[in-house]
Amino acid sequence: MSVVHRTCPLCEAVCGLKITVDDAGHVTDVRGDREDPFSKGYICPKGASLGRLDEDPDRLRAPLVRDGDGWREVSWPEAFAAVERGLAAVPGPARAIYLGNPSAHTMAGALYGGAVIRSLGTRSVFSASTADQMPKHVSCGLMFGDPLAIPVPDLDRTDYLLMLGANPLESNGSLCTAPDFPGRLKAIRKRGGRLVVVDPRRTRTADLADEHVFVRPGTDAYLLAGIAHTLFAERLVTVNAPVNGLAEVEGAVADFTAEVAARACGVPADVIVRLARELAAAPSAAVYARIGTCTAEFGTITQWLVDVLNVLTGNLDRPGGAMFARPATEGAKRRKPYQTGRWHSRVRGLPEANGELPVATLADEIETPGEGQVRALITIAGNPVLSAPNGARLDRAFRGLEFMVSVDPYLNETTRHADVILPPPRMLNSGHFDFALLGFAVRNYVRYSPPALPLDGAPPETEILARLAMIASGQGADADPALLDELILDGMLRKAGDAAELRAALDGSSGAELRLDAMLRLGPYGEWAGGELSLRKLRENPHGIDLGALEPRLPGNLATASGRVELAPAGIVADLVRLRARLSAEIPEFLLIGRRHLRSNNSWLHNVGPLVGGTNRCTLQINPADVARLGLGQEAVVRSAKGELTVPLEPTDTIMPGVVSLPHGWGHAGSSQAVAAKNAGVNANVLTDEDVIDPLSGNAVFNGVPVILTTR
Ligand SMILES: Nc1nc2c(c(=O)[nH]1)N[C@H]1C(S)=C(S)[C@@H](COP(=O)(O)OP(=O)(O)OC[C@H]3O[C@@H](n4cnc5c(=O)[nH]c(N)nc54)[C@H](O)[C@@H]3O)O[C@H]1N2
Ligand SMILES: Nc1nc2c(c(=O)[nH]1)N[C@H]1C(S)=C(S)[C@@H](COP(=O)(O)OP(=O)(O)OC[C@H]3O[C@@H](n4cnc5c(=O)[nH]c(N)nc54)[C@H](O)[C@@H]3O)O[C@H]1N2
Ligand code: SF4
Ligand SMILES: [Mo]
Repeated sequence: MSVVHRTCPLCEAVCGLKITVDDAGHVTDVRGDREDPFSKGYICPKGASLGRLDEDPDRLRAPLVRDGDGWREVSWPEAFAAVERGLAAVPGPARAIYLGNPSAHTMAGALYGGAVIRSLGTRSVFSASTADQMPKHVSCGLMFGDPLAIPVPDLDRTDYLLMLGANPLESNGSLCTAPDFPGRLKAIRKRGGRLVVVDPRRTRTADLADEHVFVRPGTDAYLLAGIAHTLFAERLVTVNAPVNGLAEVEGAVADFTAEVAARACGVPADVIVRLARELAAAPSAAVYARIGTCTAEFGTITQWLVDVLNVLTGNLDRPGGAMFARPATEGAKRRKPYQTGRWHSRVRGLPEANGELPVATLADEIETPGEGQVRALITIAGNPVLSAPNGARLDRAFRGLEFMVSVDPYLNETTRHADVILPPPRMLNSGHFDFALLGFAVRNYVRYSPPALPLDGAPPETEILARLAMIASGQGADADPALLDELILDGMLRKAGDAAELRAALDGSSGAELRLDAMLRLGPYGEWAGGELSLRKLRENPHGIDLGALEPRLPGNLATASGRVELAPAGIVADLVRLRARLSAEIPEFLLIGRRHLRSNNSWLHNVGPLVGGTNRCTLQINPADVARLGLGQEAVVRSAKGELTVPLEPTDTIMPGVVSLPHGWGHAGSSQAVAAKNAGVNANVLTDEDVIDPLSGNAVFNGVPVILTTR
């Protein structure tokens, strides 16, 4: 028996876990790590099931190569050779890549994802980001000059939190890394603060709040514009941050009076006015909005208005307001001003954002002939057949590819189209460091989890991706992945001093660890920057290190050309024309939205028996008044512009009339996951529409999808 302490890799809350492993490598117990200074012993049902998931008998143990209609297990060298042959036949511009959500959690994704992208020689780069948070990157890129400079609500000190389109009691939080999010929310009320939740459903988070406000799906931008308008009209604006464009913002929201906003979003005008006054009067306050407001047609406008309100109420960058974390591996600021649309997608002419094209146009790029047509695809940690808008079309499009390789532990709805599947080893065989998530933490904190179990011959995912990069760049399947690490290290260390001398000082038992050590030492708390952090220091502190409460970071954290916050980016202000035009549009009979369940995780946790069933089922939530009005029974046929599904109904008065909610990640088919196959559910993304996007970010729209319901 041994006890290992490591970070849970399953969601953004980064909880510390205490895991007991027997001599055969079986997990016998998982609990919260009480000595972790950030999570303090908190754990959720998913974390507690980590052992079951990690030891899932349906995980692939060896690479698979397509063999006629079936699959053949092959050795790793054979698998890489097959990838080399497949990619060699397709020139760079005809290759595409899709990176899924777990690649934002793994060290492999963070350290080698970029190298794979660059080595492919293509602009057909897609990821789950354009089905998620791209609007936030774009608004922060334009306002603060850096798409990763995303302010987070200072949960532990705020006096007032206005939360829209987030349900951290189920999701454990997103773009706001906060283990025990529920406890932190309860603490706001305990210290006399106020929590207001805006959501078309009365969620568990809303139940915990002082106030829940129903909003019509897809219309948060009106609500926030109405609040901004009221702040100006009632002279409640106090700006502490260095900003440009205050007068332009005042002009831009001049016509969004509380009454105009109320008609569009369904929140009464007097509530809009009161929320503005409360935000302005609170000693400190933060506005925080997440997936319900990002995956919507006015996603970027909404994310912009969130931070506009934080600025207008004097709460940006001050304790208790919306603040910027300072992660331990933060590098130097980018110097070029942020812009989107540096190139456009081939078929629909959609603008690039953060170097990516919208996943909503991936099927177009595969199906449409011509120069640059996508003929080969790499997917890493993604399941776009279940997660992308109109996934059913992608399911068909993938069949037309000449070559596809997937890095994934499962044979599933997406990877079944691959020619080669490369499975990463178990989580406990992998090192873990949250390069991305610690940049959005509500306290500055750092923790490294070395691999807990030795590898039994299979390569770690870091090496799988390094090899893919080297194959794609023409160096061949036998090239030594260490060469890639040394090249990257050299580039990093050269900027810092005598590269050879610095390289000799680095510590680590893999290329990934060496690179982490370099980033830590060069980072803001690093040994080479006057601080103490290094990989050794993290190894000596297996429960993690608290780096203190968030501190004001302006103007230093800005990367705009002006050195000030650009409160009124021209592109966003111009997009308000679209918001105004929609004021007079008819409201569809039903609007479809999504939801998440505590014991689920997008598409890939439905194979852990104890987590499935009960409240974790694929049902369509609907208001009982709508059931009665339409005379519906146990199930209904739901139709959208793109598809139709027959779904079991879950009548509940927690959802607004005229709104229905279906979770995504279900609709299991052709997967190696036996438990999931028995609880298959339906694919919500049969109904979502890839032709409707947020134009500034290219983000998919999952909330506010017009549908009709019938009995048959
Ligand atoms: N309708 C609707 N659709 C949505 C959403 C919604 O709210 N509504 N939400 C969207 C959001 S926010 C997101 S992030 C996307 C997610 O979209 P995706 O990332 O495409 O989908 P996931 O279901 O997260 O799939 C993750 C895949 O990674 C694999 N995997 C798990 N662990 C590892 C690992 O360590 N390494 C590798 N290589 N693979 C691993 C899993 O087996 C699975 O195949 O879905 C989006 N789709
Ligand atoms: N248990 C669990 N945890 C997860 C995941 C999971 O699948 N399961 N997925 C992870 C991922 S990839 C992400 S991105 C995060 C997301 O984390 P959250 O952003 O907290 O996501 P949800 O729990 O889906 O909550 C979104 C809420 O938005 C509401 N909503 C829908 N449409 C609108 C709208 O138009 N306006 C407003 N104001 N609200 C709306 C929905 O009713 C829902 O309550 O969760 C992560 N954590
Ligand atoms: S809240 Fe997230 S990080 Fe914490 S135990 Fe649960 S799944 Fe893991
Ligand atoms: Mo996500």
